[in-house]
Amino acid sequence: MRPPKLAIFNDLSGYGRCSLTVEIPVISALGIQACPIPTSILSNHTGFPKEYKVDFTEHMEPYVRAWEDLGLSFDGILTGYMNYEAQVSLAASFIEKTASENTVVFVDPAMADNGKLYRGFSSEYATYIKERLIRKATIVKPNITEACILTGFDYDEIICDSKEHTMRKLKSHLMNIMDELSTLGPADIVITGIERGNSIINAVSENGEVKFLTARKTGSNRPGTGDIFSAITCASVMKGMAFGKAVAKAADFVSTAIRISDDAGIPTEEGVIFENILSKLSATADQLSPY
Ligand code: PXL
Repeated sequence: MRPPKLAIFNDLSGYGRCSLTVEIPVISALGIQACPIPTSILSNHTGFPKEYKVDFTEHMEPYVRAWEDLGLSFDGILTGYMNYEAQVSLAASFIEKTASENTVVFVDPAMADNGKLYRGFSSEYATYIKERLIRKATIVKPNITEACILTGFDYDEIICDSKEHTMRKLKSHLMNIMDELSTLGPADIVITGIERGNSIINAVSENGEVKFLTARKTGSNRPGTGDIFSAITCASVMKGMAFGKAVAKAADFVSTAIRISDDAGIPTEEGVIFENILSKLSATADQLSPY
């Protein structure tokens, strides 16, 4: 049986467990062939006091062109952390040229958190992500900050509501945001990381049907967890799992990884220990329907 193929746009950080360094093993464990397109190459992620970084933008176009010349095709395309509009534009035209109506196009906007854009990212970049990539996605996975930026909703008001107002009010805000995102095109949406007390809520819209998945917050926020979440969700959907179930499985794996990392006293900047539990994930690959 031929494993489905997934093209992945993300950076390669050599140390600190994030982006391609965690996505590739997780995707392989789920029985999908991982085909990376690095956006930049770093000695380690930017949560450490220093890093050495090589921007890969100028190589990306000939890299992707070689694949196109070879006539390679992919069953899925996953995009994560990118640096420049030129990279977003390249990913968008790769989708235009290679995706068919059956291709899973999973976009993680990876540009903001905690109410603001990451350092070095502008509101023009956010608009570019929305217009060039979100409109082409079949699945989109913003965190609550990114979801607000993409739809124009007020983050402070929603976060304030999540602390001080009823769950009903919070859910109604999230449903409005998901409605707005779905008008851009994606059939499946998950808004991650909505913290409320000791819980984390993931809001899921699966073909218009909305669910709120609540999990206990298991520990500290660690780099790379969003990448693992995207990789598991995307790979599981490609193997035929329903979107809501794939999200629940990803959330469960990430929360276990955070718990064991906290228990083992792993410094936060080292991300999560996932190596020890990867075999649990690959065991679930057998339960997924064959491609
Ligand atoms: O997924 C997190 C991430 C990805 N890529 C780079 C990062 C980080 C988090 O710090 O620095 C380069």
